[in-house]
Amino acid sequence: MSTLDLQRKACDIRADVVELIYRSGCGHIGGDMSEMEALVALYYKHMNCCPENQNDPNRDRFVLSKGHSVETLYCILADKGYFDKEELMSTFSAYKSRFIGHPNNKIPGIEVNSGSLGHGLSVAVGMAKAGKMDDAPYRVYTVMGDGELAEGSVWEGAMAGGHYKLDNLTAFVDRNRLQISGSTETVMTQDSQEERWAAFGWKVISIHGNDMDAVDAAITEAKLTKGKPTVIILNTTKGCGVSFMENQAVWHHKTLSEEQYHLALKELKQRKESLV
Ligand SMILES: Cc1ncc(C[n+]2csc(CCOP(=O)(O)OP(=O)(O)O)c2C)c(N)n1
Ligand SMILES: [Mg+2]
Repeated sequence: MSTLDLQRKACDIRADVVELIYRSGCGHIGGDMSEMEALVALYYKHMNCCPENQNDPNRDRFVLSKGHSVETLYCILADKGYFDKEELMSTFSAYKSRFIGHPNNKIPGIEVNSGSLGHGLSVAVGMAKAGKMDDAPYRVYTVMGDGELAEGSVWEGAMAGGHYKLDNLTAFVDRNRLQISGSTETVMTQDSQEERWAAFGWKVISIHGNDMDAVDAAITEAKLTKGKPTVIILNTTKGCGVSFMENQAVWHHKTLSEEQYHLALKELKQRKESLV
């Protein structure tokens, strides 16, 4: 897929996320929108994974460590044919639905249960280490939130990833500068991310994380990096793509009114049409 096609796909998936959260009445829409370019670039270009190879031991692995942002992942997996989109749209977060509000590995395409922050990186490190031990060709990707980095277990994973020189592992930090209730910095200082990861033996790439060209190039660079894992710091906007959600902590977890729903879809349509 060309970068332009990936950008168009990101608009479509953003609209699907709006639809899903409007219909179900709940969801973590802010972080869904900020992580969007990374997940779209991975699933539609860089990762070797599709419904047909979901049981292939050599498939690439994805771990959504910031599991609350599952709506983007669900909409992508539905679009790729892992399960029926209408089932997702009509049952998400409903009583007895299999589409619960955080990733669950009973759902086709989802590798790991997550939602309790701070665990995904260590799981991804284990998968990458296993791949090295088996001399397997697969790569492992994980996405963390910047608020999530306050969890100490993240840094054990960082230490192990560097120690084992896991160059088949790429981690992303969704650096949207907001967590559940406000600025990340009010909870735990998050500056010097580049120096922190480098000190643990990681290659660090810091980019504008909602710029598809930059995300695409960074993933390509990570794949070519030998002898160390890569972390891509995605400097993003929480709520990216919907004007009234952007940089507003209140949109961490919130549904839309009917008026907001129509406005969001209108803006996303315009965003797609303005792409050249
Ligand atoms: C261990 C743990 N503690 C608390 C929570 C509740 N929680 C859900 S989302 C969130 C904020 C996460 O912020 P961030 O990682 O920055 O995510 P993003 O901004 O990308 O949505 C918190 C504290 C949780 N899911 N897991
Ligand atoms: Mg955040």
